[in-house]
Amino acid sequence: MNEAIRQVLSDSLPTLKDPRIGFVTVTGVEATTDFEHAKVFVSVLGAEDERERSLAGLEAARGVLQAQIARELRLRRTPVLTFEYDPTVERGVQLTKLIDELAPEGPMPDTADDMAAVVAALRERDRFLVTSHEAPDGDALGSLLATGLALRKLGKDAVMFLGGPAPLPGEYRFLDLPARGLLRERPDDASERVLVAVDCASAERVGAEPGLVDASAFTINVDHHHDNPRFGDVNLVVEEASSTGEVLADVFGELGLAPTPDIAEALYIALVTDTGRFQYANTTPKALRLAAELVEAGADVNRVFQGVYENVQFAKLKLLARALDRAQVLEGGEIVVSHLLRGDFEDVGATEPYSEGIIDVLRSVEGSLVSALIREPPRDGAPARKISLRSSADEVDVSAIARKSGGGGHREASGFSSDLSIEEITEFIVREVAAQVGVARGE
Ligand SMILES: [Mn+2]
Repeated sequence: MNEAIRQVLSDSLPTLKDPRIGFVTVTGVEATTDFEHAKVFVSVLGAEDERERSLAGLEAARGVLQAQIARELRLRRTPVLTFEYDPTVERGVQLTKLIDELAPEGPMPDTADDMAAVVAALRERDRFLVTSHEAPDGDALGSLLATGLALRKLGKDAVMFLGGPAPLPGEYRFLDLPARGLLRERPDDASERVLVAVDCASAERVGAEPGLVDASAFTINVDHHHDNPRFGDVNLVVEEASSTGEVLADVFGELGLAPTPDIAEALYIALVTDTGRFQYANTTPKALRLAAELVEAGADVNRVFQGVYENVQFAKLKLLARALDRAQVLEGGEIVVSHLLRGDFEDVGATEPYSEGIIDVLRSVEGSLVSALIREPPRDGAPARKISLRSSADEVDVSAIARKSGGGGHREASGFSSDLSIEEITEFIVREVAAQVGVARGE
């Protein structure tokens, strides 16, 4: 009988509408022999306040749950439920977190527990809000779409969302994301849904919507940025993965989900863009094998190539021309810097995302270790200047430079915002690169 009650409760919990109830698992039930009372042991993932809120929500739902048990088990008298917190499951998660904190620079953390926690959350929950980061790239949009499609295939209610004022980058227009349900306005029931953040290096960037993580009762964080602070209630951050798409392919595998052609294409876009068309240093054998599997599953390589790389708006070409014209080499050619002024965007008829990819042309210059593009976003309310950084050398970690100015990213690709002048930003970058190169060369 205990197990039967546990089953009914497990099935009923996800239907409760109380937003206080977070990620609760019923770990056991102990009814008294006369069935007057039953203790329900629950584990709650998350911080202590989330646990308390969940328990309060369960207390409030006691009557509903008792009625459900009476109905489903055809009982004449229903035991009175009391809820008790069972710390064992949470302890497992806490321990993983603790180990991560104790040894942040240590050997590669084993992500098996994280994978299990993420898979369990995706499997057990029913309503999701899937999102990625502001100024989305191919990995962000491909991962977002793949996750939305995968959850729907599992029969879940999954809403895709990306806020912010900036239009979606033109390279991904062929994906027709709005027609496939991508919302640009936060839905009213957002806080009742489990938030799934993919490819988001920090909580602030999630969904291009300030406060989205704080407003969510439960957050699943899947990413591959090495400095991801694990802002979710469950986190799967695989630093050695080429892309978030690659991490998701493993998650879907654990869920027993074979990719449809649509899902395969979305994952392939994530993979091909984040590896620089399979040419950056993150192009591992695993990434290449996954690409082959995705093509087998129906990803159309040529359609993606034409959509992403052969659909350049003419205004984008003209914007690139401005950046190339202003490019300068510093420090004997080790640093290549250029900038785009607010007026440039207007002059050539370009919107903000048109500047994506220019940095990759700058980084291709012979002898350069670091490239930087300083641009003035052509919209109100934006920071005065946004800076993209790329490193082509092991001895320079551009994410460290970005972090000093409140930004972040990867060792080889990062960014930050600044209100300093173009000259001051250039000086800062030159100084920081010189310091890192000096240390690396033992100067
Ligand atoms: Mn990525």
